[in-house]
Amino acid sequence: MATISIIMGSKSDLPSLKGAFDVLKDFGISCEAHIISAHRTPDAAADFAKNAESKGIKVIICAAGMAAHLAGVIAAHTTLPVIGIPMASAPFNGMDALLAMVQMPPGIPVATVTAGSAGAKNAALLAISILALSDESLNAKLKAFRKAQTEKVLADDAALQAEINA
Ligand code: RP5
Repeated sequence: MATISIIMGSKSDLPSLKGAFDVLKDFGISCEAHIISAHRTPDAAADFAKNAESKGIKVIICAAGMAAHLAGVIAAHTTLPVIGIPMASAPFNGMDALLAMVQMPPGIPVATVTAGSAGAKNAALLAISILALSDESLNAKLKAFRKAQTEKVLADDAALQAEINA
């Protein structure tokens, strides 16, 4: 059963979200995904958010660009944690979507991550951190991921030192 739902405002957002799907797959987390627009399919957005908790969804990730109201609209209809990924689309390279997501009025939070594909990866990792609070084995995997990441940077630095000091 899917515990994470990835919602995107348009099919055009999908390529930027590959990192989120990859991270969730690497951690063995089942997810579902839907194209739902706050503006073009407003009723579907509300219906999805209202029913997500009863379907077993624990965290909702929302990606949208331009006047990116999707994460906020979803958050307005559920108390599940909502993570927003601003899509880095033209002409403002995601600044518009970033502000639309991060500047939620008090009372309805959206945890907004980095814009674009880096944000997609971080959204998945943040969702995993939330699930890991009540899942020891997932928590261990997350800690192992962090350790491996640290070790890679240290190894990269060691290789750099060896190269420039050769
Ligand atoms: C937003 O408008 C979508 O999330 C997308 O990032 C942007 C442009 O949508 P399309 O015109 O590519 O469908 O709702």
